[in-house]
Formats: sequence, C-alpha cells, structure tokens
Amino acid sequence: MKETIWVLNGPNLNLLGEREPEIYGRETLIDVENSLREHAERLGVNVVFFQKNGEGELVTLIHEARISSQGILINPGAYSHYSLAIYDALKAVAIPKVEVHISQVIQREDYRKNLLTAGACNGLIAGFGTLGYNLGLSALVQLIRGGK
Ligand code: CA2
Repeated sequence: MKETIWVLNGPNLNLLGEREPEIYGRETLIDVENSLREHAERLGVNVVFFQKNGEGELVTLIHEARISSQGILINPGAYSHYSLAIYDALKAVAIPKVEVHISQVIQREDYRKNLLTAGACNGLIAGFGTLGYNLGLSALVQLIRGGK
C-alpha cells in the first residue's frame, strides 16, 4: 500500500510568490503543491497538504499526522525559530519528519539562524528554493522505506 506523507506549511506561506521574490522566488504555494504532487506520483506515495497560520493549529495537525500519515514534511515558517510547542509536538510523534526552508536561513538575520524545530526532525533542507520540498519528500520516502 502507498505511504501517505503530510505536508505542513506554516504562517504566511499561503502568500508565497506575492513578495520578496529575490528571497523566496516567484512560485506560489499552489505551484509548490502541484510539483510535489507530480514528484509524489514518481515516488509512489500519497501527499496531503495543509497550510495554517496558527501555532496551535500546526500542533494539532502534527498530532493527527501520527495516526493518518507515515511521515511529515514541514516548513514551520517563522515558528521554526522559536516555537517550543511545535518542537515538543514534533518530538512526541515517532514518524520520520523533515523540515524544509525555501531560503538559506543561516545566511540571513541572526534570529533566523536559531533553528529550534529542526532539532526535533530527522533532517533539515534549506536554501534550495522551492526545490527543497521535492528534495525533502525524496529524503522522507527513503527514511520511511529504509527504516533509518
Ligand atoms: O525560508 C523559509 O522557508 C522560511 O521558513 C519562510 C518564512 C520565514 O519566516 C522563515 O524564517 C524562513 C517566511 C514565510 C513568509 O512567506 C512568504 C514568502 C513570500 C511572500 C509572502 C510570504
């Protein structure tokens, strides 16, 4: 049976493509989801998409993902840098998790260099633009199938 991956995007990512193209590119979140859908087809997995602006909403989805999915691909947006609640939720869920950032966060402002939630994930992909989501999905599928 096909594995199911939940793709969670955090605050403001619904506006992707509308501003700061020099940092985030021109693709919209719909473009990202379409590309991930195609990539998922190639990998033979199902993908289910969510975008939430609220911290608690993301926490609830992470809890639900442990029952309804085999892996989480997450871009927590600005929460990545300080949300202990999202960190704890990710820690509590024992399925593979990969965090993705569109921008190269470690080359940006100091407050973006603190990657709290990534510490609760199996791995982190940053700086490859929206391609990072597809790279993250590939990594996640390997983690799930390889059992690493
Ligand atoms: O690089 C990333 O993927 C970020 O997670 C994006 C977050 C930012 O707070 C993180 O530090 C790094 C910001 C998302 C804002 O999304 C928009 C992008 C372009 C246009 C409108 C919103």
